[in-house]
Amino acid sequence: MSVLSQRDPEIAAIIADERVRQVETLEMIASENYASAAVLEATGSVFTNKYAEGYPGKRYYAGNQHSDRLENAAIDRAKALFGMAHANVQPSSGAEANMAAYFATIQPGDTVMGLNLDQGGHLTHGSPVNFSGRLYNFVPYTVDRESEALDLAAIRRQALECKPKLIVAGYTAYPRKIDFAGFKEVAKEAGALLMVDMSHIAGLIAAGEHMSPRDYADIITTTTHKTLRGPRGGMILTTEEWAEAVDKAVFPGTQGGPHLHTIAGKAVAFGEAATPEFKAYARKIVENAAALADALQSGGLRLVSGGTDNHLILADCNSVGISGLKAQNALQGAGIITNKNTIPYDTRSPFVGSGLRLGTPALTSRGMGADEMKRVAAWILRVLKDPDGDGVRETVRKEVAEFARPFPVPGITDAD
Ligand code: DSN
Repeated sequence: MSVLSQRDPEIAAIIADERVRQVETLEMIASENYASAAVLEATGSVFTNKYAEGYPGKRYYAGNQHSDRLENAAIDRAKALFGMAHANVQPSSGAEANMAAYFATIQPGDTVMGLNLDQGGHLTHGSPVNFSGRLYNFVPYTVDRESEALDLAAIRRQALECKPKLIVAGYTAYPRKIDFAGFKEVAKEAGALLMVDMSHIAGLIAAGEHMSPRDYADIITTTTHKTLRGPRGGMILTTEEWAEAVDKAVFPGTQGGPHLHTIAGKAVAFGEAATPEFKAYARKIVENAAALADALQSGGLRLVSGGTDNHLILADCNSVGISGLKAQNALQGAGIITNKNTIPYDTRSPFVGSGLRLGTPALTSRGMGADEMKRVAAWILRVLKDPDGDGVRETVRKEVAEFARPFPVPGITDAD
């Protein structure tokens, strides 16, 4: 019996239930993943007890000799993994990384371009209900209405017109490759800095499965828990030029004490992401997404932009006559966990949405491949085409649980 279950059976039971849920369902939220047992162990370590305001060698509290070693290891690994001159591993989340990135590079009221939230952007890329949209003059760009892909020529025209100080590239629901080199050209011509938020595709970039923003971005932000498979948290990578401003913007600008236990998990994850096994894993994520996309399309589901180049798919649920919300809820009842999303030029509200976002990082972490993706697609199609069908969800849920259980969940079952 664990210490927790003896001392606090209520919370222990909730955690146990969550373990079962994670094992028995198919986790297809594109931004979620399973951290390895080593990452979980580091994140749950005694570093949770320590305060360390400041940076290695310059802390505001005593007793940080091991914190310094830890943070330096995380910084060195991050710099090596992504080939950038400077890394700040302290942001507690992607939103905080983005806030610090803005604080370091622009002033309130400055013009910034970012992709519209309802076309695949992020809250912190200028949504009016977020600090970003309230503090800065965000001018949203869009995807092309026909291709549903980014149109750099249109973005260039817009940038030359509105003259932003900063252009943000990198998205939460965009299934295609991003041309960071092209964005850099646009930014240069418009006299803007280029910020890349690579949260969704950081693991793919680390593994060479997507163009790296390394040679093009002035500042790169990311979360560490998506395709990168680390603990929940954020990070900023920069050229030397922005190093000092970014460090100041993180601490004391926007955060207090860094979460050293999470930094421990980040360091472990960066180490894992530098291995040949991770490279193979990232390739498999992309192959699985392509296999899933093919099977869903063959079954009559329309995919935004006609497919995927990365780890995620955005399905247009109008093609099966239901909303994204209805699709998400029906699939949840069948043990398939996804999230509703708007699609470009959606006519439904963001809370209902016409889209369904699906990702393969977590299933790939369980060792599933293209054959499994075909089975998963068949279940998804069955549920979406008959979301209220008598017993459909219950039947699929049982089949899914039986199918999923033998695929080990890193950090929960024996596999890693
Ligand atoms: N919530 C994340 C996602 O799902 O993409 C973005 O912050």
